[in-house]
Order: sequence, then structure tokens, then C-alpha cells
Amino acid sequence: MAKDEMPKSDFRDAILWHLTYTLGKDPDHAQVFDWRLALSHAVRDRIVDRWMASTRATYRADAKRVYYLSMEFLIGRLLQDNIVNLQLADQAQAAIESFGLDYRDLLLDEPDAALGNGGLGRLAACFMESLATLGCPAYGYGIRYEHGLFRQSFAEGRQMEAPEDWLAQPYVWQFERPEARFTLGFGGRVVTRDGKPVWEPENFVQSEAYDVPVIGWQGAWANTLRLWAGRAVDPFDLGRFNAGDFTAAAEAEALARTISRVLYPEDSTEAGKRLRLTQEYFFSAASIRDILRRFEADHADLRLLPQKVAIQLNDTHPAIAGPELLRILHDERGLPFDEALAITRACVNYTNHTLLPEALESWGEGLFGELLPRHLQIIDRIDAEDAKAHPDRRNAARGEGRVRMGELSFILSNRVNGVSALHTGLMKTTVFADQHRIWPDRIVNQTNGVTPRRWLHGCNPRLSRLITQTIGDGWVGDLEQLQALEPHAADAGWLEQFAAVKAANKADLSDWARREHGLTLNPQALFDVQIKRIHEYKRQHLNILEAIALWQEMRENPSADWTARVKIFGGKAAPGYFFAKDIIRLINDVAGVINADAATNEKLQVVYLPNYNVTLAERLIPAADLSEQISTAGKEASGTGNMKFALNGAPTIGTLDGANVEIRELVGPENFFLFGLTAEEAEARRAVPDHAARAVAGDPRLKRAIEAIRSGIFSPGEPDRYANIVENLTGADYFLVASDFADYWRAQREVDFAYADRDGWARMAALNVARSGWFSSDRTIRGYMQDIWNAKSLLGQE
Ligand code: KOT
Repeated sequence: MAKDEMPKSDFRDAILWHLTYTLGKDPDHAQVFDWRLALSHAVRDRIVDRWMASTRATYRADAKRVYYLSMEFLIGRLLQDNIVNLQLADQAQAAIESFGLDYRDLLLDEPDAALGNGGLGRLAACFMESLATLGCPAYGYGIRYEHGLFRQSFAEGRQMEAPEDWLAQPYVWQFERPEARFTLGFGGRVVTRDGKPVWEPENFVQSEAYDVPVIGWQGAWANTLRLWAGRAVDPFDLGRFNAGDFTAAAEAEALARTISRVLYPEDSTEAGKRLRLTQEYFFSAASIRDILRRFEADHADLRLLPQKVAIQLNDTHPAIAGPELLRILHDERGLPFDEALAITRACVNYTNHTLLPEALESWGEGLFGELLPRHLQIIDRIDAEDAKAHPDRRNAARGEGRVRMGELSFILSNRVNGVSALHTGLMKTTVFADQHRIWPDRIVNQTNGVTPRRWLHGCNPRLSRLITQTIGDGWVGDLEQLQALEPHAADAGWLEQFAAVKAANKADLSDWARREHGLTLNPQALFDVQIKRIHEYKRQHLNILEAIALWQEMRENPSADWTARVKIFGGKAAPGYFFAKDIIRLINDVAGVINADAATNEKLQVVYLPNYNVTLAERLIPAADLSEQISTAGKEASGTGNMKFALNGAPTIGTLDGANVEIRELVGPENFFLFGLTAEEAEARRAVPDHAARAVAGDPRLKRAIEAIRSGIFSPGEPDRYANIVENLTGADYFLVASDFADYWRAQREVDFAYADRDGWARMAALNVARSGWFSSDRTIRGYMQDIWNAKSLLGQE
């Protein structure tokens, strides 16, 4: 094969061609890594044609484009996802095996793109895939962090953080666009010229674009995820270099690159750092310029903007995009302020992902005004306009010395949405009650969803095959078709196959855990899984308390007929969140003691898998028997892991929180293990004096479990190690762990009982699968297209 004979049709030849001419490797000496890159290039070639066709179709139709602005895109690996969506899996596997290589090894060689913390970032990634699947012309805009979320390991049970380095290897999925640069200003002052305000920034950086194509199911459509990187305007100061000051010569470049250097590891906690605000403005401003450039290339009248552009703010992190758009329309394009405000408002929408007060973003006006002096004036002007129209309005964007990003996003948006029915309802009665009174049509609900291509078809090939054998393959692009499985859940023969799939997935996980971590998991046991960020409101400490109590009861009553369990934990804590780090250490300490107890370890194991990420989720979810969704009611906006577990046949033990409520309604209350206070009851309970102390005093099991922690049996020689946790559980206990413990215990024993009936359990698990089709992110995106963006699919027009 010669270079000019680039093979188009034969996949095997295409891989060899790329190995030779793109990577310059002799097949005889190529490593797994080289083959993986060659395969990725061959796959990428097949994406590009469709990508260009989609872009051309959008231009031809002059279609409305959706712009999804998000600080986070938690993508994970892309090779398998792309292969799955292009339906190349069989070809790719055959080609790779014909070279004598292991196909799975190759897929697993790709590093995770971890440009996000958790649910918010993963949702953005699922949305990008569904937007492409539905043929909605859309762009994602984010930051190309050089270092994604830190790598987690444990040292004596404690979380250690190491930098993540996904760009250390060539990243095949990105296309550098050096021509798409914008120069962005920061700081400086606002002067008046010809009676008009003019912002004169003091510092400048450039944004450089990297495009990642996102291909939908069956390759029908492809959109672009555009990630911005910081670059200096003048990367190198030759004068300083010649004067011998080599470090200073490259200083500007180092500073500019700092902006996109690292993802902030905070999740649902406030950071409040100058660099963070710089990151937010950097990517929002670059995106707004790109959006306007694209619009103005084909349109002269800015008043048409809302017909052609829908901007979605993924929480408040890109909220400054609103004032930036307004500023350009008014200051630079010369539209009157009220018209610029109306256009901005007609384009922008905002999704809220949390009501936790500590996560509601706000900036001190000093810092804000130093960095963005003109934007501060614009925000004041918007507040003033609103105050004129609504004199009884209370929540201005600027108040008490701060710029409040939630209020700002709300007043600059056409639609504001919550991410589950319960959460949206709470938005209306709590955080945004005042705004809701004034603009009663603005808040709408769009319950989250997950892409079935990655979270069932891709990650659970055995279950995917069984489903396709049973009901055909239409479900992958139309998840509600899973309903057709329901009659089979009454068929003993089919249920046996269904149970065999779960058993095989559990065996796979056990093999991996032995290879990778030297663990021996009992595959007969119930795999009970809680994977998510560590946070007090998510209550991993409730779960570990139950493990302690169960262990104590097993020891006391060893001959009872206990259902064997493996409790599996995974998740990272924000590096500065010390309580969460204590919870991690406690789980690891408890695991050490319980797993070493020969009297119980056939019946109970506790395992904490380090470095939870998208890839680990793809391994664990197909192998789970039970999904732990145990947040304090009213605190988890939606959850999306809960949907992935149900879809893969793991019933939920959970509270009436977030999307758990909708999951329970759809799968049926008899197929869901409910416990705990409702959101309303939780509010009321907090007002009861000594609620935690009373709950502990009234529950001997809970009391004994807490006593065990206090006594130091899990921290020999250091009984005080968990003083903070003990004090919290018996004192303030804002998240009501003690109050919910007894009911959680009861529900867990119901799980034990139900699991002992293996046929009954299989039926329950199968019904969870059959009834979870509504949780496809395709359904969610259709909702956004209709209710929020007024955007149309271009499928069939490419
Ligand atoms: C983080 C910082 C500030 C504001 C919000 C967050 C946030 C919220 N990060 N992740 N979330 C989660 O978003 C998911 C997607 O909507 C929800 O399912 C989940 O309940 C949120 O906690």
C-alpha cells in the first residue's frame, strides 16, 4: 500500500495505512498504543464526512443553532462510543484480531477525558450525544483543561490526589483550529467617549479553539464540541530573551495558559477564586464572539438573533455570557440598551442543578469589578430596568456587596429549568420564589436523562444482545421500546437468561477486581453499589453506618440466614472538603476491619475502589444488583447514576429525592426500596431540638454502630480520628443521617429478603429495565428543543 492509496472501504487497510503514514510505525514494532491510535484515526475518517455534511446542511437551511455552554464535559473514552455509533464494532474487532491483538485491550488503552467533576459534566456529555442523535444543529462550548479531574489513590485509607494528564498522549478526537482565535480583555477601566461608555481592558489573552466532533447513533448527524485553550497574545518577548531574562521572555504565555491549565475540583461547593472567574469569563466571552461571528457571516440584522440562536447556560458558571452578549450588542454594535437586553433575554436560558446554598455562585463586587468593570455597570443597569418594571422585586443580581450569579442568570433568561420534577417544584418555592412570583412562566422542568448508547448498549453488551434478541434493535435509538420486554419478565426461561447476564457481568467485575486490586469478591453475594462524589448530602456515611450495624448483628447472630453482600463504594472528595475526606477514610478503615473478620467475611465485604471515573462506572453499573440513592430528601437535584442503574437492571434503595421520585413512579413502588423522610418532613425534622441525639438514643443499632466508631476499633491507637463525624451524627446532623437510619435499616432487610428469592429478584430487576426507557437523554433533549429552544431536527436533510 502506498501513501497516495489511502484506503476508503476496507477497514483493516485503513488501520494499516494510518499506522504507517499518520503514525510512522512499522506494524512489526507497533505497540498497543500505536494500534489504538491507528484504529482511532480510521474511525475518525468515517466521522469527518458526516460531520461536514451536517455542518453544510445547517448552513443551507439557515437553521437555528443550539449553543450549550458548560464549564464541564465529562466525556470519558470516545473510541468505543464512536465505533458503537458508527456501527463498526464487528468490523473493528475483526480487523484488530486479524493483527493478533486483543480488541478490548485496545479500547481500554484510551485515557478518560475527565473534563468534569460529576453529574453536571456527565449530563453535558450525554446531551451532546443525544443532540447529534436527534439531528439538532448544536455546538457545545467548554474549556480544554490541560489537566482534568485529579487521579485518586488511597494511602492508609486517606485520599491522595495526583494530577491527571490526558493530553500527555496525542488526542486523536480533537482538531486544532488556530484560525479561530479571539483576543479577550480583562481588567482596566471604563471611560466615556462621545458620551458613551468604553471599556479599556488592561490585560489580554487569546482563546484558541479545539474541535471534537460528536457523532450520533447510526452516524446520522454530527455536531461540534468546541473547547477553548488560553494562549498569549504575544507568546514570546524577544527583547527580554536577548537581554538574558529567559523566564520573563515566556511569562505572558505561561500566564495565559494558566487559564485553561486545570479543572477546579469543587462540586456543589463554592470556590470563589479569581482564576475561576477568569476561566468563566474566558470561555463565555470566546463562545459569544464565535456565536456572533457565525450569525453575522450570514445575517445583517441583529434583531433576528433569537430566531437563529439558542444559548443554554449549564448552571451559572457561564452566566457572564449574558452580560457579555448584551455588552457587545449595546457598546460595540450600538443597539439601544433595552433592545440589546430584550435580544439577550430571548436567546439565553439557564439550567439550575442545585439548591444547596453553599453551591450558589456569587462574587465579591470588588473582585468582579476589578476583572470586569463594564459588566458590573451593565448588571446594575439590568437591575435598575427590572426595578422600574417590578418595584416589589427583592432579589437583584447585585446586592450585599456581591454579584449573585443565580439571580443574574434568571433575569437574563427566557426559560429557567430544573432537572427533575421535585427539584423544579422546590426552585419555585425556595431559591427562586420571588422571581417565580414575578415571572410565573419562566421556570420549566426538564427531567435529566442518560444516553442509552453508552449507558446500556455500549457498557453492557450482554444485556444489549439479550434485549435485541428479544425485541429487535430499535430500542437503541428509541428507548421507550424497552416496554416490549415487560411480558418476558413473566417468562421463567427468559428471566433465567436475564439473570445469567447479570451473573456473567458480576464475574467479569470480580475478575477485574482480582487482577487490578487483588480483591476476592464473592460473586454469589448481592453487589450493593454507591458511586458518586462524596458529599454529606449524598450520605455515604449512612451507608457505612449500616454496614457497621450489620456486621455487629452478624457477629452476634452468626447462624442466622444472612443474605451475603458486597458493599462497593466509589467516588472522589473535593480536596478541600475535609468532612468528605473523613468519610472516605472511615469507609476504608471499616473495610479493613470487616474484611479481616473470618467470622463474617463470607457474608459481608466492604470495598472502596479508587479513582472512580466514567470508565469505572461503565464497569460497575452492569454488575450491580442494588443501586444506593440515599441523599437527604430535597438535596439531590436529580441524579443520573440512579437512571443508569435502573436501566441496567439494578433496583434502587432510595429516598424520595430528585429523579428517584420519577424512577419509582415508572418502575412501580413494588420494584423500588423506599425509605426515609420526605423533603417536607426533613425540613420539619430539622426544627426539632436534639433530633439527632433523640434518634440515636431511640435506636440501639445506630447507637452501637456510632459507639464502635467512637471506641476506636476502626482506628486503633487513634480513637479521636472520627471525632468530627461522631459529633456531627449525634449533634447538628443537618443531613439527617440519624433520623433516617432506622428506616434505612428496615429497607435494607427488605432487600435481603427479596434477594433471597432469586426468581423474584430477577423479575424485579427486569421490570426496572423494561420501564426505564423514559430516562433516555433523547427524551430530555426533545423536551429542551420543544419547550426551551424552539429548535428543529435536520435529520434527513444532510
Ligand atoms: C456544582 C457546582 C455549582 C452548582 C452546581 C453543581 C453541580 C450540580 N454539579 N453537579 N451537579 C449535579 O448535576 C446533575 C445533573 O443535573 C444532577 O443530576 C445532580 O443531582 C447534581 O448534583
